[in-house]
Amino acid sequence: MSSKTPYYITTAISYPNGKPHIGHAYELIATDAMARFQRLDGKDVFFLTGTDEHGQKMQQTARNEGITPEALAERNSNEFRAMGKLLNASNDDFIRTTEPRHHEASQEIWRRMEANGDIYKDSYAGWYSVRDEAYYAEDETEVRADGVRYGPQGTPVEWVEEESYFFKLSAYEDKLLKLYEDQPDFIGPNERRNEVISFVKSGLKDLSVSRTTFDWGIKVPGDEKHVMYVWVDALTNYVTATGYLTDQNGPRAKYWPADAHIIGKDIIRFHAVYWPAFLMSAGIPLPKRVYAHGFLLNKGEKMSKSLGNVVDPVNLVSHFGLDQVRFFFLREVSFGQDGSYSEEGIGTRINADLANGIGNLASRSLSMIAKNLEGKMPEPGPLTDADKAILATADEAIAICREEMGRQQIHKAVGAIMNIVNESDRYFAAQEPWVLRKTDVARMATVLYVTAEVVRQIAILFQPIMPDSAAKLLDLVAVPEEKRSFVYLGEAGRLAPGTELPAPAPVFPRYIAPEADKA
Ligand code: ME8
Repeated sequence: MSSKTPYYITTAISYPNGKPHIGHAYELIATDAMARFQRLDGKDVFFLTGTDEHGQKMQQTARNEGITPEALAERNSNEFRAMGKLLNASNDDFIRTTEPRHHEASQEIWRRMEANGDIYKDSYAGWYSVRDEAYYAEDETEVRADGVRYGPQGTPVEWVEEESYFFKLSAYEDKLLKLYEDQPDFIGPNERRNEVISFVKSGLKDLSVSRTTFDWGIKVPGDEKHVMYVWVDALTNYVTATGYLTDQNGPRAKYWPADAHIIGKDIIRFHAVYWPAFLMSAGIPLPKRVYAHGFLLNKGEKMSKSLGNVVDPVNLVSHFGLDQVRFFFLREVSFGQDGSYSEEGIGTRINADLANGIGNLASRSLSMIAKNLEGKMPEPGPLTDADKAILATADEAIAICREEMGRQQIHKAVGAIMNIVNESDRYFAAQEPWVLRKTDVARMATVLYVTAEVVRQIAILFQPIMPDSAAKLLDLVAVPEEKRSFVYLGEAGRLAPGTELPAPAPVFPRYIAPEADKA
């Protein structure tokens, strides 16, 4: 058995009613960076993603396409899986809610909520948004100029009236408010926390948790006319994958409760209100944190099929390169806020931070070692204050990164790494090793040693953000595979003098926009 501390992190599970878009890619990349960070930091990580395949939206889309919901789910779930491969996502499992293990777990959680006296039969009459798979109170909806009634997320709602089971959500109002107070970190960022608290304070009504007017879902135990409301089953996926509900002694039960659910801001209510209430009712421990990221906007505009600005992640990656796209999103967007992207913005970042930043620093220092020091890591001489200062900046960065990644402030962790790059650039320019080559070769060797050592640390820290490019950089400074985790940061893993380095090769090419290319 591993003595490492378990760490369980999840993305939302996506609706496979269409192909994945850039918002899905963004969430997966960010969560992957957090999972990789914790692994490199010595945790026993379980990282889950997957697809949310039931519900009215899936059934309607399938009907419109003239295929079965099973076929629609199968086709698009495969697209989501393929996107994960393309993005180099390191998820340990991919869950589909149509799998038998998930039907079993969902029925089990239902039975426990029922046994706790929280489920009763009545009839529902109210507004429902199929696109959001959400019930809305009348005062949350409005009729717009087009005569259509819309919900708070701008999607059309329809009137639903049917026999339904209800969950006694109203009984959890005080318990939820106490949870938010006792565990201030349960919801992040703060804007979302405040939003959730005021929603709960405004009063909770019991929640309709089953449907009878369609059958694409998980059957309610003991009443097969009903299928569970899709969000009851969807949220349960996080527990399903650990086996916690059905096999307490299984190898993954140790991962529950989850350390972090990473989701978009549009689904905070489900994760921070309904989900903890279901879990409390079923007597299951609560996740430690729910963190909602913002929305990606294309040049400041919401992506939509009608605006024709929906970006396919496959195209973006083939145009800019995977690690370039990963870096851009994680550096440019404050995680938790909305973020805007454009081709120009991505190109500018690639050139400023990657090509002219870390790429240039590595290639200038390593090519001087290749040319002047027979391609071997030199023996450093006595260290000056400037040498010590830049090494200290590199050695101290992990503490900052750990703190920021622990709060899902990915952009700040990336900023701390970029700060080492920028300071190293200034150090290198000030030391002028190309002048020392003619005046003081021993001192030149020390400057090159220090720079290469800092490049090593930058590369180790960049692994969660740009796994392939960081590995190439680590190859260039001859760091063996087994010495790439965070315990080797700082003194513990200093480059060994005398180590033979491979021939330097560029890792971050400049981005040249297609138009400029032609000119
Ligand atoms: O909501 N920018 O699925 P989904 C950033 N099945 N993130 C975005 C985005 C954008 N433009 N558009 C969507 C669902 N997302 C449910 C979840 S979890 C038990 C069930 C995010 O396919 C969105 O916020 O509509 C969500 O976190 C994820 O993508 C999947 O969205």
